[in-house]
Amino acid sequence: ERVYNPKEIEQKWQKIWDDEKAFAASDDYSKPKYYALVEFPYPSGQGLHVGHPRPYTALDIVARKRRMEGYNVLYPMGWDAFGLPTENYAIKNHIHPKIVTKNNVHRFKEQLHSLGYSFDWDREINTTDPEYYKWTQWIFLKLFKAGLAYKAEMPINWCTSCKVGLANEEVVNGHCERCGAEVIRKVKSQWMLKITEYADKLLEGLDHVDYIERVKVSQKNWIGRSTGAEVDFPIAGKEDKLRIYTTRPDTLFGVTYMVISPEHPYIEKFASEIKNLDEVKAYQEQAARKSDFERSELAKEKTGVKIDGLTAVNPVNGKEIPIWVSDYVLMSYGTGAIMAVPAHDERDWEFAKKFNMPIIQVVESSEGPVDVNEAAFVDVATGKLVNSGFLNGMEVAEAKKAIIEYLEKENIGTQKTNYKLRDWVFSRQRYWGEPIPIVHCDKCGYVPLPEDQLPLELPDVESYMPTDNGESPLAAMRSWVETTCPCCGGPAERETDTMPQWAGSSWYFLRYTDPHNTEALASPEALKYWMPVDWYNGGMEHTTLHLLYSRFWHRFLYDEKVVPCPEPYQKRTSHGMILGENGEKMSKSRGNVVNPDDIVNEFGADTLRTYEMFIGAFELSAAWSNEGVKGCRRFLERVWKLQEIVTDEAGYSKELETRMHQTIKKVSSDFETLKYNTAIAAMMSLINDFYKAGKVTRDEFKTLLILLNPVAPHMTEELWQIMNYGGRLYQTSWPTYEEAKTVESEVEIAVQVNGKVRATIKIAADISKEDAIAAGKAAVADKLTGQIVKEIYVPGRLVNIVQKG
Ligand code: ANZ
Ligand code: ZN
Repeated sequence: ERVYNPKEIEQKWQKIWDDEKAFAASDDYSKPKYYALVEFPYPSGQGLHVGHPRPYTALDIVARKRRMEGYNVLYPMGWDAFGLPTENYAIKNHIHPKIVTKNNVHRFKEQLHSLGYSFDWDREINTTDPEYYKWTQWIFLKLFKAGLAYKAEMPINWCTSCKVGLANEEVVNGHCERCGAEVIRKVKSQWMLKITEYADKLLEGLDHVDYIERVKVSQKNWIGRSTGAEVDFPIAGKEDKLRIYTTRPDTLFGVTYMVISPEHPYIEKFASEIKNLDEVKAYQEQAARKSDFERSELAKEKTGVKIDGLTAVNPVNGKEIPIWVSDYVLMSYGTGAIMAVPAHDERDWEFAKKFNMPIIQVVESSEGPVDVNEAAFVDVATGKLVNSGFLNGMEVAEAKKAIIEYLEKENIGTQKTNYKLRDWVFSRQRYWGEPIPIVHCDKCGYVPLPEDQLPLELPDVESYMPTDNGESPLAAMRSWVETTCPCCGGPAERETDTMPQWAGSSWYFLRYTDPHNTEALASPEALKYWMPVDWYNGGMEHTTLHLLYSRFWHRFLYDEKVVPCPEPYQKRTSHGMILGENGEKMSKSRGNVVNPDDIVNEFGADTLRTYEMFIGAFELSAAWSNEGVKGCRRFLERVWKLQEIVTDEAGYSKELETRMHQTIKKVSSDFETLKYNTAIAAMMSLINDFYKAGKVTRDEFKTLLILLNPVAPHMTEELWQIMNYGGRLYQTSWPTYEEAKTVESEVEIAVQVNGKVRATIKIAADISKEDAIAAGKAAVADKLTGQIVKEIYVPGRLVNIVQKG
């Protein structure tokens, strides 16, 4: 008998699958299709880590199962290869980022190949390939022409170490997501994408897709839609009004002061009236040094300066109230000014306590008295209005409606919807990204390149170092920058900023449907057939960035009639992280990094795949365990050795028929519901039964091989060949089961006397209560010596006879 030798088996089948183009998606559009997608990796210098195979194996299982179910499956792979780490490596080692990318891709591809994934490698894409980014640029031009790309002077997040502008999403707790350095604000002219115009569509679209709940919730929170009102507060003694945004216009009678943001234009405008201007200016400077994140923290000690010489008038009751400057009000949200209602808003309450401002309760709790001097009362679900003139006695929702009606009638305010979502800062002052295909002409302004000039290729430069004044290295290439205006033919300059890494991944799923098309990003036929993606799995960390950006681009392309469906992904799931053996995040500094190559070398790809699916609930993080790896290798060896006890018997054996149908049912359903670990456990338990029986029929073994194939494709394909089942396993059909045969005909139950187990008996599963109790009593007849007072039967579990004396 041959011993299980994964190295030999795995290389053999990987070659056969390549030669036979086993997993190529077909262009025969008459077949039912299935598009399974995983997030393409960033080919970093570190190579694949053990986190990658978890999602890749999971959807490989789905893809392989779908093929056996008769679908034309597209399961593609590519490289998201623009971006900072490659550029930083290139700078440090004086190698062109193109070369760095090529080497990294080569390594990654070899590693993925060694894991036996059923990717259609003929459709491999690379975001840094000019034939690819031609279409990224093409989409940008469409956005520009639709008025959704614009240039603006923006205070941007500036990483002091990377010397690059960052999107809000790339700033974590005031620090750079990539390098950890402090992020400050800096004003720069930036390309922006108007994702805010799509806020409602992006929210609404969530109603029509099947995303796991936590992904939907975080998309909604990120968009952060809130409805309220804008209200004009007259400035005492002036014509001017201070406009504020509030979600609680019903609390207008409870306003005791106003707050404007340190960047509010009124400070400049009324500078000559402000008696303590020096103090206010000093406060402005202090605020400029803080990030929006720091400023909005709830727990933060409140600071502020009362403006001396300027007051506001509450438009609903004529009361004159002070105006303060405080950094907890952000210029980037609403109108940059608020009405403060300390009785019902926590931040206002803390501020009022610190600076001794009055607190007026205007909502009463329905659950008894509350003391707003002790804490803000923020519960809006219950309670009625008090101290509020014509609103008194109304519930909050009712009062909101009434006050908005009043404000609109009196011309002092309007209903207003706001979003947390900000426009997308789309410029990077770096080299290794897609050039933005725009030229600037003094006469014509920003002019898009004609489409026939795409792709606008990245030129070679001498240095990839960003300049200290924050310009891209491209700015130094005068011969490239200086060009002619496509509009008037006069002298013009190219845009030197490049696109952010999010650009290429915002539409890559479209390119896979038709990756070699030179006329369009993909043909309408390919898009109509393949889109939307049926199942997209990716990391939770991409929920608010990549997922939202790509939905935005796709929705825009739908409005432009480029793609046939409004949402790109029908289903979205997310996996948990794989942690080190110590339960901590894997990192070089902790010395707990596991290299997948080592596992493949020592145990085989099938073992790594099985282990990563068996490691725990797919959606939760899980700690690596070498013992666990060994356990999975032993399981595969036991499957391998089953060859020795295969009998010639046809069909399933009588003893195991129910187990076979049950296992097919369980594995089939678990593979659909992210329960890969319990599917594998079911197969482990089935082979225990084979060993217990001392034999396995040809058909039982065959079914097991098919069920296990998506998890451990190499070994099962080899056994398939050894057993002469005919053809290839990957071309066979997924096994079916009969529901009726999954039901046990006999069950084992416990027989108790006064709650103590005295015997176990086998009875028909569908036995009547009377018969079950009779059978139970017969089995413990010698113990029944007292007077029987109760007889209990729990179907499938037990009979309990309760006796006295
Ligand atoms: C009065 C009020 C009373 C408020 C009350 C809340 C509770 P969301 O839900 O996040 O949209 N606000 C408005 N603009 C702001 C800004 N630029 N910076 C900081 N805070 C701002 O929050 C809207 C609420 O946050 C607004 O409603 C306003 O406070 C505050 F019992 O107005 B509210
Ligand atoms: Zn011009």
